[in-house]
Amino acid sequence: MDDVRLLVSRTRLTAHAPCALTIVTGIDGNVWSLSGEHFATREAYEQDGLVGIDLTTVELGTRISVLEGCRVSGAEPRSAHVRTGGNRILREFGFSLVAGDEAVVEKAVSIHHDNDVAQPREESAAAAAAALADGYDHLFARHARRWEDVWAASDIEVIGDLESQVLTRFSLFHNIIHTPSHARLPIGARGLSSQVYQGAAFWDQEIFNLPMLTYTRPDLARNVLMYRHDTLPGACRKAARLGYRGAYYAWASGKTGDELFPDIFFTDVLTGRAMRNHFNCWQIHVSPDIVYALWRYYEATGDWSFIVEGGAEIAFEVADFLVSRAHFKKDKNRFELIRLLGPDEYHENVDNNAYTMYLAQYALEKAVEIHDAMSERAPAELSALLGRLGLDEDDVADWREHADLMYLPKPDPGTKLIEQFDGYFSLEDVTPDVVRQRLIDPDEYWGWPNGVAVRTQVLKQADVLQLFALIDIFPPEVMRANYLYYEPRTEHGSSLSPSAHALIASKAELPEEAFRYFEEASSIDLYNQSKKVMSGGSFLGGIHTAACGAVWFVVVQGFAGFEVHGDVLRFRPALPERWEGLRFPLVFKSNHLAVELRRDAITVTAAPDNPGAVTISVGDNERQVGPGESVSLG
Ligand code: IFM
Repeated sequence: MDDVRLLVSRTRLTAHAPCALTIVTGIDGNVWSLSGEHFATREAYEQDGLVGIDLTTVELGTRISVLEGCRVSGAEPRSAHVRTGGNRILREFGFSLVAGDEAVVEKAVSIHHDNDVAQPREESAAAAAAALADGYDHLFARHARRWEDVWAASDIEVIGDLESQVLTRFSLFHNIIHTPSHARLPIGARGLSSQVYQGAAFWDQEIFNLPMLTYTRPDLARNVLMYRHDTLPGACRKAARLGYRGAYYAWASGKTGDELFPDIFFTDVLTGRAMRNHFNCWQIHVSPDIVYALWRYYEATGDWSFIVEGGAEIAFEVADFLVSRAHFKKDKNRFELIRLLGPDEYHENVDNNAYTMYLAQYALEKAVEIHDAMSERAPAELSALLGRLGLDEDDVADWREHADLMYLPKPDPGTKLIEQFDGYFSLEDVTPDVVRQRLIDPDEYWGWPNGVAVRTQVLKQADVLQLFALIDIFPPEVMRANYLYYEPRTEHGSSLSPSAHALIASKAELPEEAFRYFEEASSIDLYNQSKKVMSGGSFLGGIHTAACGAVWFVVVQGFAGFEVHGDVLRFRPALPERWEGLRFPLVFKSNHLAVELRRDAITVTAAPDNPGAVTISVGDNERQVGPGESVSLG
């Protein structure tokens, strides 16, 4: 954990009877990705007692060097040699052991590539040799100390329910390990657990993984957002290719930000024919989602340098994209967004998807807000940025106008329901169980162009609930009415779905539902019972990192009811019945806080070296917590 380029292991083998033992260890260069061979070249070698392989990737020609050092202790090996072949380099140690003998093998493997260093082989060799000299115990102690710091910053203690505790920590653990801590890189939708989705960033990272990082390890959240800044050119290329201005972020974004997602992903399992899905060209909500996350980060940290170094540019490019994507309806005096695909991927080519409309409006508003703040605080940087992007005050006026006149589907005054997209309520009103019975093959894709859900109200995930999870302007009765409407119509074909249900059920005062969906969201990978790994002929397995990240906001924003309102941290607790309490840390504008929530009170303790006081509110009570102070509110 304290050096992600180093892998270390120690294996002990104890003989219970006389035996001959051969230990084979080394590096296997046979790596495949879903698109075939991962490496174009491989060169195996021995160097100063280490074994190594130099590799070059097929697509980008990245040079990678992996070197392994090995130390054997305990019983003396009777033979030791190195062999190569079949893209591997292996060492073999032969032992003749008698009962009670112990053979111990320590390995230190180092990996470097030329994205990071000019001489990967030299760097890896030096690092593996140094690690071997340090020894396993020393390295393990360093690793463990680092983990202690990470857990101190990130843990959630669930008091009184061991199963919930395990589910929560399992999820936090995966959100931690799949977040790159050493570089500005994406959080893969399956992390490093599977090659599905190619390690690429989706909207998952901003909406599901980042909330935890923003309030626990904001430096990592900043890295992830700066990755979006680094990849702006790719997003602008995508917008231009599709005939728009500004930045249209990829549905699947890799190193360059260009769209990685293919036109053809699913197969019609009945005919074997390829199906065109439009995730890569109609799912425009990814761009405003990124602005949403960057604004939440700024709100939580006050990190103005981030706005100037990258946040403003992202927000301006996204606003420019949205303006070029919107249509003005003269008769209705409003801007609309048509031909969309919302998070509910079963309904492609829809107009005015509620989630997308609200997020687009939010992003436009924030672009204007950032512009106005910069014109006060950083006028020179603002005019340089606008000049570089080819924008001027007329464009800013356009953003303002679009934000003011963007069509926002409102709750119906009678039913309080928000229609997910134009015409949704006129679709066939059936439940997922009914629709499931219409499948001819269990692996059929439910969505576009002709799947069983397309002409029905059955959803993959509920966009209106997802909207409530982000934009907190809707009263509990509206959330409740929509929850009760959309939940029975949702199939949860996405691992992202249960978390929004848990959060909104909690806010809508439906505690049993909230807990049921908390358990579902947090156990998707641990119990391996709920998610299919095949959809429309494609393998989709691996750790669902977004579902893991989301468990943080289900617990902290749902059950503890944590919300940020300006400079006030508000809690509206709704603890599950079987929980006695919760403990978790938060960081807000560089102030470190420990929160303890019990049934009758919340105690917030501020770290002694905090830079200032923080305002906490629970119900009608509001108190300030200064550095080193502890405050309890009933
Ligand atoms: O981004 C998600 C999408 O919303 C649903 N299918 C899987 C993607 C990656 O997790």
